[in-house]
Amino acid sequence: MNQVSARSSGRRTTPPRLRAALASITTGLVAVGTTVVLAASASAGTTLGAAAAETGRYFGTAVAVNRLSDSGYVGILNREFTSVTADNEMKWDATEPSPNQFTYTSGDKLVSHAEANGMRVRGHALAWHQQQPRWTAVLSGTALRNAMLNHVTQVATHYRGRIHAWNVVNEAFADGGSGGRRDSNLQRTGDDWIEAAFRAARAADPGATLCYNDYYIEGQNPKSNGVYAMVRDFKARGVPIDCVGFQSHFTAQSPVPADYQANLQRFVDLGVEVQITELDIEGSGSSQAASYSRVVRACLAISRCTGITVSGIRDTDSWRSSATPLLFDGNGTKKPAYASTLDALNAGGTTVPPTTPSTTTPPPTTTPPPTTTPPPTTTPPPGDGDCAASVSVNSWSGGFVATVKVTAGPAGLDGWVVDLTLPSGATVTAVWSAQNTGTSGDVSFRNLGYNSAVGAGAGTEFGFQGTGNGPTGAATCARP
Ligand code: G2I
Repeated sequence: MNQVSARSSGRRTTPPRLRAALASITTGLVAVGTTVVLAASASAGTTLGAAAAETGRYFGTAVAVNRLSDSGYVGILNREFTSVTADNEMKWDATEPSPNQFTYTSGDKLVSHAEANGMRVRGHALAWHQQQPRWTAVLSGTALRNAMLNHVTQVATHYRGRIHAWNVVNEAFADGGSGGRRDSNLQRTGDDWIEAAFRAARAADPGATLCYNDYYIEGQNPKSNGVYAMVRDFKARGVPIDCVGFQSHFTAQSPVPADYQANLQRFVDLGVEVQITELDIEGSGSSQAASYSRVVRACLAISRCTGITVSGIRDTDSWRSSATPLLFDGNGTKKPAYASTLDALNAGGTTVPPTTPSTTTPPPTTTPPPTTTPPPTTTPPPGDGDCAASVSVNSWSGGFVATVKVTAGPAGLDGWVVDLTLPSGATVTAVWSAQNTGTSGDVSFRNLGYNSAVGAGAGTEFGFQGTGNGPTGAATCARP
């Protein structure tokens, strides 16, 4: 597994707009140790994004891609925000509606819009018990685990180099007092599903900040204690987690907890950064404004609280619009909560360190584009035997993902085995849609139950990921 362990908000190239904002305020800031205070009001940011950039932070919003045709919406988005999160467009049901058939049209639109406007993108979410496609409902055990790992790998590979932070796993802990995992189809594949997802995400996009994201973990309570124990364990065992996302959906019954900042800090002390990922606060007027201000001040007090994302732009865009929980009203007019948020950002705080010192391999400064090798010409033609296998490899420094297409010969197949040889030093770390024997040197991959039968001339695909260099030689296919 790729052991690049240091991640921070500075890993991706700083967007031009953010860079400009950072440069323009430098003269107005006085650094005192790690704390930066505003020396002159002349440098105060006039938008949320510019004000957050003064301390090296992003200020983002969830975006529903179908609203990008609303000029009022887009006007506020482009003026105020430096990061976007896909509301629903990057979830499993949206990106893989049929097994191994990926649809990126909506997610790509959001990423293109962000890139054209100098914004970062937070990816949401690779693995979650909700908003799964229908086809996962009939899967369990190894088949579901492999489907999930394939999903994580394919989506993170598609967006490789373009996502600042991924919510790799969302909402995996139970509500209530147990402090344990939530029951779900994914949880029933085994307790290690979360770490498997993080490893797959790291292998697929080594430059992204990898987050665990959840709600009702904003204060210290049994649920946040459970997440805390998981993060501590992951850090101790080298599972690649970089960040915890605190959704921060607050209501009258569940207000901003008194120990919000202290709770964020205890996670930072485990060696992860923290992000506020879906902020919205029920209410109106000065009490709502005061709550927003408290959240912003808590984040700015912590140097590794790297950014804040609100859960939409106008109250009418909210998933719970009756709570009027956002910073703009339905007409796009700034609410008192907008002013208090902007003021809190402009009041300054700790600066986000540009990069975190690496404890192992230094992360690459630029992410090399994935290279796809053409299918090897040495693949035996299917007509000559029972079947043929062709391999395509996406590789990067230190790892690879291989996709193998099995094509049946004229008699069709009722089971298949693909053999290939990995170069010295390479190790298979995850396999989907097949069962492997061996993880290095000569490795065999055998069909699972659901993909054993392949009609004459038809094909099926499986994949695997690994560390080191991917396979370069021929793969052979035969009946078992
Ligand atoms: O549930 C609220 C949020 C909790 N944290 C994770 C977030 O991903 C989640 O967001 C919301 C979206 O904002 C809603 O837009 O997740 C909901 C589903 O859990 C989203 O709602 C769904 C509706 O349930 C579907 O009926 C609808 O087709 O949005 C879909 C697309 O508009």
